[in-house]
Amino acid sequence: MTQVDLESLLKRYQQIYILTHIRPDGDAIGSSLAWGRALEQKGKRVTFFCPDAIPPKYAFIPNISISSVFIPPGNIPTLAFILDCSDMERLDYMKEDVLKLDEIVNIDHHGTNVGFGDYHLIDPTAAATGEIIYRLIQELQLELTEEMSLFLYIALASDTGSFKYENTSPQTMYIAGKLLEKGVNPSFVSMKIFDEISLPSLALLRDCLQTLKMDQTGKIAWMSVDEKKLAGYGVKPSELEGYINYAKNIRGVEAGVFFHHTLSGETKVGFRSKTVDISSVAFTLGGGGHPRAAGCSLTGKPDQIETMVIQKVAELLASNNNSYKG
Ligand SMILES: [Mn+2]
Repeated sequence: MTQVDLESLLKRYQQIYILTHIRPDGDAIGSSLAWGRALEQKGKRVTFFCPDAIPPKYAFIPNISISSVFIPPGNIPTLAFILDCSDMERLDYMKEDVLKLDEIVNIDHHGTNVGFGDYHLIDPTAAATGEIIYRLIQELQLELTEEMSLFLYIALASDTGSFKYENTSPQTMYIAGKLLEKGVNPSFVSMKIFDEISLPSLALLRDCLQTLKMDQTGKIAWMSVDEKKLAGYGVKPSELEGYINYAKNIRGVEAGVFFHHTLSGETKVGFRSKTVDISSVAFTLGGGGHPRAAGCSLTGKPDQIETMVIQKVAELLASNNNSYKG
């Protein structure tokens, strides 16, 4: 989709819906809000949607108003922007309603994006959807306000793990620099989205660490939690973000896996890796993500799921070893 397409598309709509994925992260929230403000500068009426509530750690973001309930557009022609979603399933229960909207634009940076929608703008070299939004704001010659800069900085910092992951490119750092020039406080953002933890969440982490297991090669480490434990501590699933890194960060470990067994019999599996493309395992199991961070959802007995998933990861690591030798 070219800039010209986007300009002419926007001319046809007054009402815009911006939607992002279930279990929203900083990129989902930040890129949505920044893009919304940009479109408001063009005189559009923008409404934000996300199938889940925004996690408490993002409560510091000013003027946040993202609806977790779908509002039908009535008879007004409506253009939908779907941000940071590799496929429409990521919109969960909103998917069917969104499909009824007039036109859909898919803006994303996941390499696994299936290319849904009437138009798409997919750039897997972008560290975050926020990077693509930054470029669009430049191309459309809109004003990058201090508020929008904060939104985009949250997007970039979140998807790069505070500019630590491999996806951090010169372009990412260049954009981050431009955002700092607009007045973003990196230390404050980093404290809010990475460092701060609630006391119950820290207590649950202590429990999770006791479930840590390693395979015999010492290259895979995993931990698990079940819904009862979460409820016992009064911790929300969104607060589990980051636990998995304790497994991945162990010296000698290549892949970290986190299992969240829910009461419905569904297990949410998170994957992190240091060098291998772990998204291939997630993809095989019906999920998706990035080369170093991916996830999937499985149904079955918790212990059987764990054994099966660790086996898949072990196979991936073994095939990678062979290809290095070959
Ligand atoms: Mn993202």
